[in-house]
Amino acid sequence: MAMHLAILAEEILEMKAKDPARYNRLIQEGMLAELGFALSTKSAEQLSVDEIKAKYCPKDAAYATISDAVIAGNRTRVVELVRAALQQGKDPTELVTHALMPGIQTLCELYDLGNAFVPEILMSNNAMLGGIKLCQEKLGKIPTKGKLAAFVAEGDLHDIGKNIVVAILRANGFEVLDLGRDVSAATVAAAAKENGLQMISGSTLMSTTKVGLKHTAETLEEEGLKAPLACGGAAVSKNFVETFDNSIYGKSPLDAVKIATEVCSGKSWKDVRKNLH
Ligand code: B12
Repeated sequence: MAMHLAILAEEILEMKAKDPARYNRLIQEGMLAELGFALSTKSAEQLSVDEIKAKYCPKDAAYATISDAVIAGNRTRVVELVRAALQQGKDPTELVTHALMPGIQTLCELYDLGNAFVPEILMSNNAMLGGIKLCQEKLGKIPTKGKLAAFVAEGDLHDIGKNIVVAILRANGFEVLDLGRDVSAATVAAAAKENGLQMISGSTLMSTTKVGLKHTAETLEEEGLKAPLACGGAAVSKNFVETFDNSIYGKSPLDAVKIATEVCSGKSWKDVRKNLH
């Protein structure tokens, strides 16, 4: 048995060296299965670079050009194109969801397949943030629908999804305090107390850090704070979030908007959880 395991470990290491894309995919699928996700046949199939680009490519030509500039990690060009689109009357929220987001999603999938690398992801993220900043400035000060905060769980540095969620919440009229990434439960609770927050959005992408969301929801409750925790990110599932109180699972940034709207209109986390799923 020990011999078989040694051979298996050797084969796995060999696969990691020879075919990192396949190795990454298998590891990710194993983790998703452990987290309780049902894997569709689609997620198991390997798409080509062109198929991935086509999957996310916006239909609107102006949006497609912006998405391409995000993929290229060209912040100057993104800023230039987004500024022109806003001047032509394009909706800032639509620009975030239909032009900037598809670009970063394409790059993240290419990275997963070994067709893009860390510096490229960071450049694309920076380019996307340049566009988001302009869209937020365009929206200006609008009467706030509620006071929120967003953070990434302790130990986790993945903040691309959180940045998108913050942008969409702000675009929908919420005031959002961005607490950043690698944030402890105690820091979140202190911010909630100090700012009278109505809801908090927590994200995480790693199975090793998802417990940070549980700790945060529990700490908020223990400290008698009213704000519930909306939880999302690729490492988080509805099954996991429903193992603890004071929390609501959401999949997309629009779920975060739905949750915030209900919570800020006075609904309890239990009612919001029931209504959403
Ligand atoms: C980009 C990326 C990185 C970048 C991060 C840059 C940055 N500033 O964020 C870099 C290169 C730095 C990186 C580093 C690492 N990474 Co990484 N990374 C990725 C990658 C390719 C994409 C993640 C991403 O940004 N997705 C796109 C965003 C938009 O999606 P999202 O965050 O899920 O958010 C969306 C939704 O979930 C939702 N959402 C998000 N939050 C919320 C909140 C609420 C309330 C709601 C309702 C919705 C919601 O809305 C968002 C928009 O649609 C993934 C693989 C993948 N394809 O997912 C691996 C991945 C997440 N990384 C992984 C790992 C292991 C690491 C490292 C440990 C690698 C290493 N050995 O060094 C380090 C981590 C260091 C650390 N301590 O955090 C693993 C995690 C495995 C696991 N399940 O635990 C993954 C899955 C890769 C893999 N297949 O193994 N990574």
